[in-house]
Amino acid sequence: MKKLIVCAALAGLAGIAAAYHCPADMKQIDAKLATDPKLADADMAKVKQLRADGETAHKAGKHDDAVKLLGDAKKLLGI
Ligand SMILES: [Cu+2]
Repeated sequence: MKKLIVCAALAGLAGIAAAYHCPADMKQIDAKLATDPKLADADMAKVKQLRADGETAHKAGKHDDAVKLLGDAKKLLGI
């Protein structure tokens, strides 16, 4: 029983951590974009799309999706 409560608490914490993860990721992406990174047009368009989709998912409370989308954008940017 105790284990179950600990698991639930950890899951809750992970959810909260993810909720703060997205804005941090978006900040990193925006900071990198502000440096005018050398990317192919197609990749740049992809990054901007992923960044926008990530923010939408974050606002919808889908932080897992947002972290994944923003993570893909960061990968393209080489962060
Ligand atoms: Cu989020």
